[in-house]
Amino acid sequence: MRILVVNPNTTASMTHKIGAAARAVASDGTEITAVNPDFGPPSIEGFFDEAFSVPGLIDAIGRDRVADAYVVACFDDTGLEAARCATHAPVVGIGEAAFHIATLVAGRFSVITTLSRSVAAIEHNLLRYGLATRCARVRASEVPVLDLEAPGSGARQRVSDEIRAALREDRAEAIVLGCAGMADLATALAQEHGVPVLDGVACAVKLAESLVALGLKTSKCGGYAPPRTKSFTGLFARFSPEI
Ligand code: 5HY
Repeated sequence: MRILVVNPNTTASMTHKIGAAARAVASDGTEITAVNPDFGPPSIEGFFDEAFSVPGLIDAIGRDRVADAYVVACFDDTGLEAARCATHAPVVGIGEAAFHIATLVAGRFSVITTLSRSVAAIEHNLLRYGLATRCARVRASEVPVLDLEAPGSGARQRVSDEIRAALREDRAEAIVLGCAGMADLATALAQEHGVPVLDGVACAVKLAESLVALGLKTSKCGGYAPPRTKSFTGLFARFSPEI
């Protein structure tokens, strides 16, 4: 099977890191293709950036219609529902995947994300997924997304410090890393803190593989039905849904 992993921001170094994390857990026979759009925000930090990253995500899926499954590699699960309308194949968001898997290994978990402005979107998703009662707290490490790409930024230490606070104050039993750019930190932080530390990219790849192995597709008889044919105007004319 082949899984297309889409980083909805435009930062190629982060896409490279995400691809490596996906390949590290992919089963034999699973081919991972990691891409990012060439237009949109370089990092997604909050609702405004999210809105402008969705067309790039949809464009990336439209350019690769033969993947067996898709992974949306932004922790806010940016454009996840729109993506599910754009394909019959399963689409898994790294946030949703990590939340579900965390509930299988811990009674309660905390999320450590980047900036405070990203917290609300993640809390909204937890409510939407019906998992808010299992999440003790969504914490911000106040590390900008692109600092995760900068060696020497101290990002890892600030994430680790926030994990320590979550274990002490939230009585968290597991930690979910709240940014795709943290994918390379999970193993070392789990060893350092002695609790499960989940990377959403890895979780999403394993769930996507399971959905394909079960022969499951995205349901088209309701909210994820294909968009109706219509002509979009202006900037988005090329996104007009065709038959
Ligand atoms: C992410 N932003 O996973 C989110 C994390 C965040 O560009 N990739 C991003 O801070 O919302």
